[in-house]
Amino acid sequence: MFKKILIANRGEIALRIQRACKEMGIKAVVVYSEADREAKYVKLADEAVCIGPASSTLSYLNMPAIIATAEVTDAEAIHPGYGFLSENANFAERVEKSGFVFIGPTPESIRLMGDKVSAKQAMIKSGVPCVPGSEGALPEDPKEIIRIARTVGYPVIIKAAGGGGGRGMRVVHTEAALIHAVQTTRAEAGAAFGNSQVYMEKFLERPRHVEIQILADTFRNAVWLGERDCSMQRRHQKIIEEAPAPGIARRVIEKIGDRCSAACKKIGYRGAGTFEFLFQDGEFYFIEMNTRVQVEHPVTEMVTGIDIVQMQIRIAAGEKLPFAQRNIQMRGHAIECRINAEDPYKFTPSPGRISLWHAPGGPGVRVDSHVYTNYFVPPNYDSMIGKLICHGDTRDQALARMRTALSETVVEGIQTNIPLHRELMADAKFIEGGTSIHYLEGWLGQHRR
Ligand code: MV4
Repeated sequence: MFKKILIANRGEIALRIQRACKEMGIKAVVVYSEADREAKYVKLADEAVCIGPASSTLSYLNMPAIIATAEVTDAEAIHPGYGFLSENANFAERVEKSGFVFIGPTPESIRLMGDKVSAKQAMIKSGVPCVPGSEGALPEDPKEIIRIARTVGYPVIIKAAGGGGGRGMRVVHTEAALIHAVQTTRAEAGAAFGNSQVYMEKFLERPRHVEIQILADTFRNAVWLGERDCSMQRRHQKIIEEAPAPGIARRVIEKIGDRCSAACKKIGYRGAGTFEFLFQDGEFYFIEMNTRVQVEHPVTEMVTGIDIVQMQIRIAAGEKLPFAQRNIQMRGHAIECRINAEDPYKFTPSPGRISLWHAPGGPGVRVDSHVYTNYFVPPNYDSMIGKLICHGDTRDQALARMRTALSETVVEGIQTNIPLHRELMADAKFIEGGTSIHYLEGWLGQHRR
């Protein structure tokens, strides 16, 4: 096992990774920007090195500074967390070329999944069901594009191969609008991602977003750790996630989960990963794969009892998965509310000093946050300041615990989205379960203030 790991991230996930390191007896080095100098998790680390000013480009995205820090501190491995450099294949490559272990998949896997066209082709070959659409990238010839759209059937969606997470997509309802939409998406994709390849899919009108968590070791063992329903989102920012996904038959989930672990073995995937699906009318359709640990990993940890971050580290150190699929048992239900420093209804960021922070507790309550009373939320980064995760034997119990936890939570000095969470935990349709990806935006329209 490693003796020392460098954490190339900030905020709650830097603290989460640090906790995994300490539990495993591994020393943790954190890199931090000038804006994070005072953060307590920086002081808690075994070593901390300032790598640049507040701007992410000059600090958390600064590859030479991060690798140089690993060199001077004698760290053996680098954990990238989520966001920042976590899905940057060139970074993973530079880390390994410099003699360190990248705690994540190979650069080749990151690259394969980063290109959504090659990702989809790999999934089709591995037997993972995908949204019907173009086989690969769209050709140049407009006549061909029109023919493909007729076969797929309108509405269709044009997506950039280099996009993902909601960037570079356009819905097309009629043949009259098709070619212009393809050209515009191509031009935007070329400018934004340096790759003007686009592909076409049938546009699903009211899907849910359900994803499968997997773990794979370097000995071609792979398991899936159940699903998460992440449909409660606004502008591609998830705010609530839960496991299991309400109202989906276990045999349907098991079939898709087994396809995901089989695909991991087939492509030689290693580490933690997430297969994102749209779920509509009882069917799963693969859209993208994320090659990092995700914000919402705790809901899976709560229902499986498996420490996903520890597993990432063990896999990177060359250990075999300590369990097989039959040993994995899902117990109860978990819900996560992301706490953001923002106006709860206008969603404008609300950075600043937290004059009072009181975290909830009690049975089945987990708080993943790096903040505390007198912490200053810097304006330079994502507005998420923590996550509240509640577990129960049933979904109703998890919900009841979340309502109690939200009622105990106090954040003063800045605005947060806690009032929105309190309302959603009392919403009849959310309580019923199974709302689509469009539910929150519709709800906000109805509850405008
Ligand atoms: C779709 C779709 C409907 N049909 N693909 C958006 C993020 C990216 N991961 C894929 N996305 C979508 N792809 C087809 N064929 C609708 C979305 C989508 C969405 C997906 C997941 C979560 C939230 C979303 C919000 C709007 C659109």
